Amino acid sequence: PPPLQRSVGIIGAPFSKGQVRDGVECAPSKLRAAGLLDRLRQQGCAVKDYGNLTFENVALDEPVNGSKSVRTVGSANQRLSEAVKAVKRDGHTAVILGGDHSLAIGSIHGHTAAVGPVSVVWVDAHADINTPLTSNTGNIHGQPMSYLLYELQSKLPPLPNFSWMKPCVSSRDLVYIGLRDVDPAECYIMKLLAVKVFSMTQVDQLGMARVMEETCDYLWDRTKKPIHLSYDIDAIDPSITPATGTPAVGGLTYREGVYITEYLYQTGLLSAVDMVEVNPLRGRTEDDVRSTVSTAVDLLLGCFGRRREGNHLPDYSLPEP
Ligand code: B3U
Ligand code: MN
Repeated sequence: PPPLQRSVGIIGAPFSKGQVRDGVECAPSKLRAAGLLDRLRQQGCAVKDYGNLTFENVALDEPVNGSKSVRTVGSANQRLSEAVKAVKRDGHTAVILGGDHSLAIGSIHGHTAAVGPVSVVWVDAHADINTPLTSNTGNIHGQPMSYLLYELQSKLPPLPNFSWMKPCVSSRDLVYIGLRDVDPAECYIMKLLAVKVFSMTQVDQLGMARVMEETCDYLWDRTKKPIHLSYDIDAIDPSITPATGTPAVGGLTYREGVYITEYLYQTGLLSAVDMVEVNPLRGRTEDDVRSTVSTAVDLLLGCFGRRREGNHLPDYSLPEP
């Protein structure tokens, strides 16, 4: 088996302007406060915390083609791209704590800038593949995949503060898992590009074990590339992770969600992970927030070797009487 990556570089990306609800910028500190770093270290990882990025609020950021905060989102993602590139050049698996899902633009861009082509596993209730011209909401967190794909470049209008970014993902290297709230234009785009999709219907049909086998078979058809896992917490059923901006009923169970991370860890190819859309202001109760944050932490621990049958450090030995 390949050597398993155990060195983690964490970037906080407290960014919320890809959507309109306050609170998602609080998630990086909540995930740290829930013990993420200590628990990664306890399971044998070397962890370097690069801290939280700061982002400029661009003044007079009027909508462009209906899309909101384009300049602010563009400049934030340029910073994030540079930060992710640096973490990869330092040799870590990058963990990006969002923040809303628009940050996948900078995250995946920076990842590919450092390591070359990647496979993207996008776990989400939504496809986030609207172009600025198909979006009904104008929220850029519903658009990042369209910015990243080579195949959609001719469909994108020029956007202020996005000239730094070049498309860097082939539609052949993208797999969706967990979809259940997809706009008509997004559905059309995914068919047009023949994107591999395991919607909740396929999860029901096949079970998550088969979904993960088929995901990797598909991605490895040509060569094994580093994997970028972009995990939106709203992929999980809102009965478990209610503290998120756009919850959608009928989601992944906790067990299905964790299985994805365990399976991808075992490939030895996980190279960057986004954890996005945790919004500590959206739960109705303290328990809602606790459950959402602790599930997000468990998903990240699963990405770095936590096993449900238990773990021990390699140098553990039994105490002698
Ligand atoms: N497809 C809708 C809704 C949405 C996308 N991503 C989230 N919600 N989290 C949109 O705004 O593009
Ligand atoms: Mn998303």
